[in-house]
Amino acid sequence: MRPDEFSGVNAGYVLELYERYRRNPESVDPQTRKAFESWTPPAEQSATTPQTAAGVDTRKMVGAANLAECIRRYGHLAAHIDPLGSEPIGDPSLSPAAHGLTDADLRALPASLIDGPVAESSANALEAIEKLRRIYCSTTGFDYAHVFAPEEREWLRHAAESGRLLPPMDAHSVEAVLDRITQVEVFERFLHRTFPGKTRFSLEGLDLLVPMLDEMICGAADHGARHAVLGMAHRGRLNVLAHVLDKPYAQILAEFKDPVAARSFRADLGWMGDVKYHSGARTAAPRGQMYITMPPNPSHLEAVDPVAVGMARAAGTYADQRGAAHFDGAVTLPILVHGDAAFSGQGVVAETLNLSRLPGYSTGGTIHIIANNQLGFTATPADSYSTSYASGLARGFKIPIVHVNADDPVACLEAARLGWEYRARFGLDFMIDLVGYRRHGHNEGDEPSFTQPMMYKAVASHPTVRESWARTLVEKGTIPPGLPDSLVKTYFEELESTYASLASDREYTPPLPTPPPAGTAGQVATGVPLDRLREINEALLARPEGFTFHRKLERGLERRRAAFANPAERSIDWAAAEELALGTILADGIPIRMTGEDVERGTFSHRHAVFHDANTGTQLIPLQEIPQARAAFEIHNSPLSENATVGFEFGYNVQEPRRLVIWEAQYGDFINGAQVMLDQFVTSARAKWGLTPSLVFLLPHGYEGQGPEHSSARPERFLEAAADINLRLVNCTTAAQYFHLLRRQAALLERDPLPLFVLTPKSLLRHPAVASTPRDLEQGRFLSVIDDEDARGRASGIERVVLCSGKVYVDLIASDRRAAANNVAICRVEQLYPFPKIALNELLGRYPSVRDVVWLQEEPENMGAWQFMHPLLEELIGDRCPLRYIGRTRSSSPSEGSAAWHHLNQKKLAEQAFDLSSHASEPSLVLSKEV
Ligand SMILES: Cc1ncc(C[n+]2csc(CCOP(=O)(O)OP(=O)(O)O)c2C)c(N)n1
Repeated sequence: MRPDEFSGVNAGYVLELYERYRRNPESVDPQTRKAFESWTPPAEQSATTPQTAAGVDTRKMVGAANLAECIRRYGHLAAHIDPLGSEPIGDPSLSPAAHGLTDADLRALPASLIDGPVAESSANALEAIEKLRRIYCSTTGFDYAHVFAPEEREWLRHAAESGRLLPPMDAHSVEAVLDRITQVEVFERFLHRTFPGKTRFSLEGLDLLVPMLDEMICGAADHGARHAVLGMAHRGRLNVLAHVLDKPYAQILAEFKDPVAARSFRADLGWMGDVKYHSGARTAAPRGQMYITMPPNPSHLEAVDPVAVGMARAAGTYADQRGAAHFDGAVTLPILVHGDAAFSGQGVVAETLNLSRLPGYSTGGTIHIIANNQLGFTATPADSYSTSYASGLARGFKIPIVHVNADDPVACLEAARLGWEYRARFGLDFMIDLVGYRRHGHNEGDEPSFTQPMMYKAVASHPTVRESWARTLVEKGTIPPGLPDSLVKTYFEELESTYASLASDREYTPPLPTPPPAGTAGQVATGVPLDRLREINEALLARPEGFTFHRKLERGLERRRAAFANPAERSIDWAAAEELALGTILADGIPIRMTGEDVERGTFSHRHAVFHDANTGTQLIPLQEIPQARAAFEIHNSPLSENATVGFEFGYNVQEPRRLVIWEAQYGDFINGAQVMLDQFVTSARAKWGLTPSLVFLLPHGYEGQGPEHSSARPERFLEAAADINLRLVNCTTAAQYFHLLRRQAALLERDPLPLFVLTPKSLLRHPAVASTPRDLEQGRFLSVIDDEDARGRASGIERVVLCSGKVYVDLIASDRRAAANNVAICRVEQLYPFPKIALNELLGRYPSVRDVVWLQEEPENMGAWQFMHPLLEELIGDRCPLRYIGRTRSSSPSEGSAAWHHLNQKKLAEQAFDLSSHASEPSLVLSKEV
């Protein structure tokens, strides 16, 4: 570029460089020197003194350009974003004096120095700077200097400065906004008056949230979006449900009257319901061209974030064809409404933001709105966050931020428009920090002036946004003076007549899902003909031309190829069973999404669902290639997150329940980090909200001497949560069982959906005892209980039935004590929940001479399945014989830390299992006792 082609701050910089060059030509680089040799700066073209441009020092020009840049960068610090009128902190760099300038200096400078659209319409730099100030320091603070992509920054700058985003409001839209915020305000006032003291988490003080959501949803719909997913917490939720999700007033008011008129109590379906400000909704018919969904939300703030984002991802994913799933961000619009204290305080927010640009998780941009009432219950911003703004975290994720005063309708709608236009243009997240206040206490029974006396004095005398907007419009003559009151009257009357007409004998809640008849799961046929399996196996092993497998993987592939040579040979290991199950599920036309940390290869290097060409790194995903597939397969290594990734998959699953969604933990206990998602969503969603998730969790579990942290997936936690019809928990011991289990889950997605937790093996992945025959895949089905085949031949001589689950079974049958103990049957409980009562009863009935039944586990007594099994087994066994417990003693840690000690204890377990004479507890961790 030539020096005179630069403008704005760059022009200032060129002049500064030129000054340097003039003093010492050697001080600039040769290329710049060459450019300056034949160039005359504009100041000198017309002036007599080389130091001046129309009498102004070139340093003033540089100063003006720098001032403009500072306003663009730091103007938000001087923006009046607080409706309650607190003074912005400002910044010294925003004053002309900081740049050696006076207004007169600026007036003497050309507007072109300031650059951008404001320069075009200004007579001089002062005018342009004043316009910039109005843009950057008024009721909107544009905060985007941290966006490192120049194209995005340039776009944002242009959008902010061009004033093109929202055409000046005509009388119709001005009135429409007034109408909408009247609806919003009257709804809250009506509830306040009709149900005094009842919690509703009023939106008042942030009323413009509703028209902002309208603006985004309608704008995005006009651009082709078909699904909006709205994740939000308690604040303003009822208002948004009523006005954005079209939840009928009658239903909301009936819920306030609570309980019997509005809710269907169906304890037989495990239906408990939830408070009204947690429930979700979905627009029944497209609103315009758009479905809008609000997932239900637990009390745990921000926990819904990844759930909503996962739903949006699912809504935009096409998976009905073979190959990779295809995601189109243009058809889906996730919006998350956060609390100011919660956004900065809750770790799940950071985890969710981190998903935003990952190929397996991106939504094509999520719009975030912080409903910033400047309080978190009683906590002030100073108590709540170390960042300058509540939105600070978003900066690290390069998300543009707009802080906007919630009392300025035009600024708020512009912020909303900017949000969805940015998203539509770049497919990235956007943040609106909507700064308002909270008119009442945290909830409506709470007294806010105990802790915020000054703030609430200000709130008491502060007009509502409806009042101030109405006054502005009347004063301008835009609307007739009587209109605001008549709107208020109309909306009050609507609510009053709805309330008056509520029927006490009518249910206003939609019907709940009815579970299928008991035993449905057990009847599912999951075997696959051998020919079909062989065909799919061959297809999975097909080698694309020119693809070079890693040398060490070749052998495994050859073994897999030979696996069907003899249908009676135990040639199918865990990984082969899994891949064949997934292949056949795809062939049945059911799409699959599988995620987790290092899931593509498998933590234990066993899966290899994604191959990498040894020479080029090109990827090969056989499950996307097989010609038999009739649906898409997607697999993604997840980021190192459990909480958000589990929430995301839950959301994906409930949005698209006909797809098989599988999440794998690196080790089972890492799911601890997702405990909120498990408790609040996965295991209770049915009881609270009537949702029917069917997500699959693969949780490596088993005691192998690796210490307390990699042994236990904490099955006790799932069993503690297990009640009525809410989950399946399985700890299966053969490849075929796993094959049938996955196929059963896929077959039940529509008929009998339930979350499935599978305790999966680690060292046993390749263990011969776990391998199955091709015939097992063809003929079998999933068994909730597996009898001891050896013992059945001598059933009358069996004196002890040992019941165990999972890997410890292999330790027992491998024990050198087993051969001699021909009076002991080792039986496996493969499904822990639902408790397989009928199958266990049948099993025990086969052993008439039994003297005791043992529950044996490798986990400590207070962990594992024992606490859950104990009363159920006692009831089942009745007075047939005593029940014994063999396992580690109670402990606060899941296991011992030493591998040697572990081996001793595992040995002890087997000794106790096979020794009917000695029940004394010995000085080891293992305990045997009658209960
Ligand atoms: C994880 C979690 N911790 C604590 C609470 C209790 N709680 C409910 S609302 C609230 C304040 C939230 O403040 P903010 O995020 O600013 O939202 P606001 O209610 O002000 O809209 C707190 C602490 C909760 N619901 N969830």
